[in-house]
This record gives sequence, C-alpha cells and structure tokens, in this order.
Amino acid sequence: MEREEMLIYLKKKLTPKRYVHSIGVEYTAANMAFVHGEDVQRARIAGLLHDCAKCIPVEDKLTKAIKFGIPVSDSERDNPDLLHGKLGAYYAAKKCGVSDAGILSAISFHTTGKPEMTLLEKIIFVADYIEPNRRMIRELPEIRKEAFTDLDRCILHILKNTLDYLKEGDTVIDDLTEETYRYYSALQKETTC
Ligand code: DGI
Ligand code: FE
Ligand code: FE
Repeated sequence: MEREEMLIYLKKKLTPKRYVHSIGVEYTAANMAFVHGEDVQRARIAGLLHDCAKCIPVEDKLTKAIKFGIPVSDSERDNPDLLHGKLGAYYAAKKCGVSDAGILSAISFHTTGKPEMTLLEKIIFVADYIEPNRRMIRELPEIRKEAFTDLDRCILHILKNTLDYLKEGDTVIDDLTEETYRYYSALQKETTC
C-alpha cells in the first residue's frame, strides 16, 4: 500500500486525534532514522501504522486477538488495550500489505518495548512518546533531547516515567514493560562504570 492509501485506511480506523498522533510519530521516527542511521522509509511506515489498532473497542481487542491466533498474556487479558501493538502488526500485514518483519515487530512492541530492541524498535518506542502532539509529560524536553543524543538512556528514562506513572494508579503492569526496564537499567549501569 502507498502512503496515501495508508492515510485513507487510518482516517477510517482512528479518531482525529489519534490520526494526527500517527503522523506525528511518522515524522518523528523519520528524523530519528536520519540521526541514528535507520532506513527512513521503514521508520515512516512503522511510525504511521503503529497505532492502527488503537481505536478498536476494548472488548473487541481481546476477541479479535484470540480469533487471529495472537498469543494473549495474563496482563493483556486483564487490560486488552495492551494488545493494540500486536493487533496493529496483524492489520499492518493483512490490510496494508507490510511484509517487513522488522516493521511488524516495531509495531508489536511499541507499548512495552522489549529487551535488546533493534534500532527500528527503539525508534518507534521513543517516537511514540516524544512526538510533537503529545501533551506535556514530566521531563519531556530532556527526553526529546536524549532521543537524538543517547537512545538507550532515553528508553530508560521513558520506561522509568511510565512505570512511575503506572504505579500511581492500580492498573496491571505488563511483565515485558518491567523486564525492558530492568534490561535497559542494567545496560546503563554497565556503560557508566
Ligand atoms: O498508544 P499510545 O497512547 O500512543 O502509546 P502506548 O502504546 O505507549 O500506550 C500508552 C499507554 O500504555 C500509557 O498510558 C502507558 C501504558 N502502558 C505502557 N506499559 C504498560 C502500560 N499500561 C499498562 N497497564 N501496563 C504496562 O505495562
Ligand atoms: Fe500505542
Ligand atoms: Fe502511539
């Protein structure tokens, strides 16, 4: 699918706010790809499509994931919104003709991240958090700078903020989010001593 067709697809599937966010992630990911040496076109496609399943009603997220044979963890069963990455990868492949496994993986893991992310996975994880239409989040200016200067530190910073925020509420925290935090935390310690 060409970009224009993807835009038509997203316009149908997303709220106006989510559509604007998706284009923000596309351009932010493209800029990060320039700086970090990733393929700009791959970054744009992954950024544009990363939330394509976000606006599916929450009850349908679980039934669709089961129907499509997507493995569902306990935390995803408790909070099916967490499935929008995996469902998004499914729709990107099925509806938008994306066959690049690296792009699909970046879409799948954009919410939780994962240990040992590829460069493209890192870019989408970060671009989602820092894109210009995001409302102001704590330490966002510093995080935005790190996105272009120290990607692993930036990832750790985002995970720390996200976990702090989630722990204030009573929502389920996905094991993968915690695992990713531990991985990038250990990595940071390794490089500073
Ligand atoms: O889809 P977006 O809003 O653009 O961004 P996202 O896919 O990163 O989802 C953001 C939300 O997901 C944000 O409120 C933090 C939350 N989140 C990230 N990791 C976890 C999580 N929520 C729960 N419940 N558990 C997690 O592990
Ligand atoms: Fe998302
Ligand atoms: Fe997003």
